[in-house]
Amino acid sequence: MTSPPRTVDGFVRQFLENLNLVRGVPLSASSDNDRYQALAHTVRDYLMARWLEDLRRQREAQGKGVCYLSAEYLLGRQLDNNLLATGLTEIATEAMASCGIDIDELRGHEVEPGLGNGGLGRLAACFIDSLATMGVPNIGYGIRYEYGIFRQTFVDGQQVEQPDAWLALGSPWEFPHPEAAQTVSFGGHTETYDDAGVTRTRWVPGWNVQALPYNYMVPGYHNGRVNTLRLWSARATDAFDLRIFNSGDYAEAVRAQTFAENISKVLYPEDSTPQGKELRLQQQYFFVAASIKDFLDTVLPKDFDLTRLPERVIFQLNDTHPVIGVPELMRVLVDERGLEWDAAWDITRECFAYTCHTLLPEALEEWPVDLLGRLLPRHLEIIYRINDDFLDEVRARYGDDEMRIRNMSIIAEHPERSVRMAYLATVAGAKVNGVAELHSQLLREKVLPAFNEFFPGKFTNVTNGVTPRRFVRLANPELSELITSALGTGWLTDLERLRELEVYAEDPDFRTAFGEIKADNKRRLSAVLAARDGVEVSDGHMLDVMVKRLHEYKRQMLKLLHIVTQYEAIISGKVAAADVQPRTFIFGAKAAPGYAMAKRIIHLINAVGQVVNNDPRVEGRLKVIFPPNYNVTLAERVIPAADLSEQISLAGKEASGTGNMKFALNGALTIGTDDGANVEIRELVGDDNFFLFGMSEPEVEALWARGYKPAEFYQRDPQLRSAIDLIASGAFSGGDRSVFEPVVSNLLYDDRFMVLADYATYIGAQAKVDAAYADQDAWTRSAILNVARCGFFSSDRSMRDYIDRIWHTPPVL
Ligand code: 26V
Repeated sequence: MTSPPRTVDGFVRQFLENLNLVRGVPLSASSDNDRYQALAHTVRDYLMARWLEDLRRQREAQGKGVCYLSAEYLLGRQLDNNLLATGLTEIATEAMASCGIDIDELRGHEVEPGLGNGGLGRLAACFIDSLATMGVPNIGYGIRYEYGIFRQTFVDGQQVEQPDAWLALGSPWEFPHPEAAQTVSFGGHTETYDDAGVTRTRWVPGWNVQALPYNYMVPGYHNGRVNTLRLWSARATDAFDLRIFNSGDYAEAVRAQTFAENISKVLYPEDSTPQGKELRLQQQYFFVAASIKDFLDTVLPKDFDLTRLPERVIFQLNDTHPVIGVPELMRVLVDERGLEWDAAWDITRECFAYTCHTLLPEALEEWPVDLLGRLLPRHLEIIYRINDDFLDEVRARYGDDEMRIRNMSIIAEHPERSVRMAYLATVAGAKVNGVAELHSQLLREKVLPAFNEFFPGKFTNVTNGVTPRRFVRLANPELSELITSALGTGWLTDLERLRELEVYAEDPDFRTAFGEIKADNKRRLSAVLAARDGVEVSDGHMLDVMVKRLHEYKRQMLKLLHIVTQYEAIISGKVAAADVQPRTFIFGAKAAPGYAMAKRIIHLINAVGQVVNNDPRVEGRLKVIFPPNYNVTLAERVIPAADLSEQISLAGKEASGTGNMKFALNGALTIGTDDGANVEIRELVGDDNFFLFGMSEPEVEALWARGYKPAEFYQRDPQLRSAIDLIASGAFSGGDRSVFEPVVSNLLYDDRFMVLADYATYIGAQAKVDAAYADQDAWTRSAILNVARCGFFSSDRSMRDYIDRIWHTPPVL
């Protein structure tokens, strides 16, 4: 074991040694990638001793741990995070400088592992950061996709996807453990056999793949703790290869290998419409089966009494993606470990808990019975048995109420026979939670009301959170320093302490310092965008930001209509450009490759930007910037620079949002609907420090019930009409009216997310934003209060809530 480099000299020595021994080059001949890799190795060497120590400690403690099962982890860059966690940032910076290397330069060489789509994957990354920081035993289990979320580029303003080859130069942060590989089976059939007078079932699979684990360190902040993220990679089994090789068919053997390796090849970039793809179900079962086996066989002691499993583990299901783990654990317990069904079911029901992350009915996963039965025949049988037993209980309670039985059945009959994964998770889970107060309420009342009635006490809420280490300390170092100068240290792991900043909101010097930091952050962002995309944030502009996946329910169109409205007012002479509050609008958004409307909206945003940014009549007072490939790395630059955070989904559609929390914690004010965690943000920061607009969820429901006719809003509101007419006229498509016609007719005749209904109040709220921004000092005061009052949104608090209400997993000290 190399000794940890606690001094600059020690760090330099270790770094040079890593350059030589790991990269095989001297400093003088090293490339940037060599240097980045050697630096990363130096940091990981330092963490290594702690990691091993933690594993030993956790093994000895024999306590209960959290197995977080998630198909996605959107980690972001690792180097800075790990330097921060270990307290090595200054030492490393000086050490690099003494070698003539600019550490900032090296930072830029890390390709972020984008192993997630958006909020759900980033949440998983925040949660494992918090668990490590709190010293709670945790393994994050997931998939090591060879290609993460696609790299987005624009060609003529339209999204073009490029593969994300994040491993091309190798990742210094991963540790392959081929010796801990697991076999995962698929296909085949089931058969019964006699086992000393007892009839048992066994699964005779059709084919196997190997699951190879790669471990990643998850360091706690300044506490010497290191948890593990274990991601699985698929390989063909030797036996499988060999059999075909021996038959002399080389091409067939290679095909088999490709077939197996496809399982972990690429992250599915859809995050709302399940396509029922076989490969996706293979991915889900692949990682869940490997993880459960890994936990039972390698983490638990040999000969562990499985009836005590709930004392040692909770498997947290991050949405429905890992729910196939429920029948898998039943299969292992009953078929492989010989437990009675009822005993196995009692264990299983205590070992799983389920988090739902959506309200969109189309995002609730269902697997066709045909497909599931072909791929996992034994699991389908088990699901049927779980459902039969469950429906018997329902009948015992309510009698033969056929409507109720149909509504609650885990098996849907229409439009095709399929398994409702959310229902399976709800029946099996010890607890079911939503991710913000409003979301959990709608889950209980609208999505799963029959289950809420049937299982009193099962449903609960845990409002999401974000890690302040990455999203305040790393993203906003100057603000962090200002906070520390006011509060001292300790707030980064006790974020409610930000409350103590409230008094500083009244201190003019503090406000000045806070305002200067915001201006610095804007300059830093401008430099990043200039280098990256050749665009700049104009001086003196308010920075108005909407960054998130492109979805109709999130309503990027509403933001765009505001921009077009302002532009139209200028060019039609209704408003003098000089009277317009200067604003730069930043968008960041990827569209699922198959989501045509989302892609059209991206095209339209770019087209509007092209016209508005180049029209001299605007006098530079409005500017639209849409940097391609929004990701965690860019988020860390954009969020601290923002003045205004756009959280404008239709009420009742956004489960929580977590970007909303990141902005508020970095001193942006929110313009938002009463949706998701916006509700809680507004309650905490106060109405005076939040720009609320739009219908509430009950108002949305009422309007639907009355019959929503978007064209009527268009007819009634001249401002809205002018904006839509301008788009329809071809003004943003070189006179060609056909290009954006589908967007326009969608708004007028099929406006599912009620953009037009909320337009007027949105424009009204934006006018209030302009007026408020004119008083910079008052704005800064509000921004400080946002920071001071949002400590609740630390993911440490989310983790405490999960621990207290669901997991019951104390820290190991
Ligand atoms: C759903 C699906 C559906 C099947 C096809 C593939 C796929 C992939 C990902 C997802 C996840 C969608 C759910 C999701 O990301 N929800 C977001 O979760 C955030 C964290 O709780 C929350 O802040 C957002 O409001 C919510 O949209």
